[in-house]
Amino acid sequence: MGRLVVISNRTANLGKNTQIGGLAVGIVDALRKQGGLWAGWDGSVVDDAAAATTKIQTHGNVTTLTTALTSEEHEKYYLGFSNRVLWPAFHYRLDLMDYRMEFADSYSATNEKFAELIRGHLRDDDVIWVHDYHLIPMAAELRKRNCKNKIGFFLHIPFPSADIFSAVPRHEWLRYCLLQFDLIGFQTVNDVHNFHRYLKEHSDAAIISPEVVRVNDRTINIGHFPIGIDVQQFAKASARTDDTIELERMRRKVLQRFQVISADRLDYSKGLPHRMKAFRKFLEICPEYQGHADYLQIASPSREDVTAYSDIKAELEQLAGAVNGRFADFNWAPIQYINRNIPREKLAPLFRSSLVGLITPLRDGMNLVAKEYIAAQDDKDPGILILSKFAGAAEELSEALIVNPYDISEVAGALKTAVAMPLEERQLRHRKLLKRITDHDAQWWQRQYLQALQRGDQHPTANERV
Ligand code: GDG
Repeated sequence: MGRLVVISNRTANLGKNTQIGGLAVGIVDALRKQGGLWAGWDGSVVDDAAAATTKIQTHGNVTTLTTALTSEEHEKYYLGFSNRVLWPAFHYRLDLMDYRMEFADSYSATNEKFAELIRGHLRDDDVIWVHDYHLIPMAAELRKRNCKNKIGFFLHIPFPSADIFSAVPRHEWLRYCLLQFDLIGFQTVNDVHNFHRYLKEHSDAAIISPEVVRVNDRTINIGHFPIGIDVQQFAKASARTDDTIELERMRRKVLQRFQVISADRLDYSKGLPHRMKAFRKFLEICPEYQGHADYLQIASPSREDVTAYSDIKAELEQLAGAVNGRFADFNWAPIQYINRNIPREKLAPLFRSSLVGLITPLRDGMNLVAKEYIAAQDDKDPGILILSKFAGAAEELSEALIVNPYDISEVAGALKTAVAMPLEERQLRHRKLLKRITDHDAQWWQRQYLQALQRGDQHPTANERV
């Protein structure tokens, strides 16, 4: 078996003592098993191309190959086409799409630059796995450079409905690029349906079966591979608590208070203002919980150079202030809003000590926090997950309280149900949820995907047009 080559926008730090979290868990696991190369942006921005150096670092059997972006690429490829066009559109926010021709040109050119760099490091028997919306043109660029390897793509964010995708500038070109991969992996069945429907309405591709599409003489495999977490690692971290968290937990117990928790990147797709409004509604309809319910919202800073992100930050600060101003007493404030990145080892015990995990994105590819919240629970006295029906995770986690995140009253009602739920029902739901995330963990995800990629019977031809 050849090496695994992973190409993603960012790579993780593989140095000793680094805690790997989120989506990197499955990728690192696969790379270490098979040995390989991980290529991507090193996170730095330089004034011009001449200042961008390529870094090659080896950690055991895994090598990382990284380079900088120029300030123009950062502005137009990364903040521009990736995060001001594709991200909002794929999350159904066409109103936030900020399209300029130069964004798409830079997106295409930056993918070309990465492909050129990586091509020189590829071997004939490498299997290549490309991640996410920043790199849709990667296979097309590598094919142009006569790369005949198996190349798979995994989309971490939702694939939107056909109408929405067809509103994305240059969607025909993006479709052509997608169909240069051998395997296109999505998070959910719903994403696969959306992609099929788009192909049916907007292309001549022949849909042979739910898993196979033919275009000219190419066969492209399609599948859904819900991403998972390292359940054991997270469970272990959640049981390791520190003095401050423990003290706070005991204080809450004495005061008969419970905690509702949410942790997200501060992103408009996560539905944070709707969530704060739902919590406010809950305090209105259940006044008996005023003074007894703490809502902890951790919102780690994200993409602050994009206006839509600074707008939502301001809205949240205003909303948290207004709710606290209205309900707080001398010894209690309902919302604790932390706009900072919290270390991972703190996050897990906080999940464990919270009676409710309130995870209500307006749209999400999967949502790992939902799975982390389940993994962190004490099975003798587990908390309850309230989950948006628009998170990919809702396809798997049906024993959560599933809600429409836009319906403030419904979410407030779910909070009421959650805090009153008898222990036996919480335990029953938790057992089923824990089994599901354990069966479908990060290792399962990468194995399923890579087996499907290696199985595919594909003979790519460069430069075909769809
Ligand atoms: C994309 C897709 C898909 C959050 N706050 C802190 C912190 N986090 C960690 C969580 C979790 C990760 O960040 C967030 O993962 P999500 O899945 O919730 O969301 P995205 O970042 O939008 O990820 C998503 C994912 O890719 C994987 O395919 O599920 O749908 O949008 O691990 O715990 N971690 C730390 N401090 C924080 O304050 N340390």
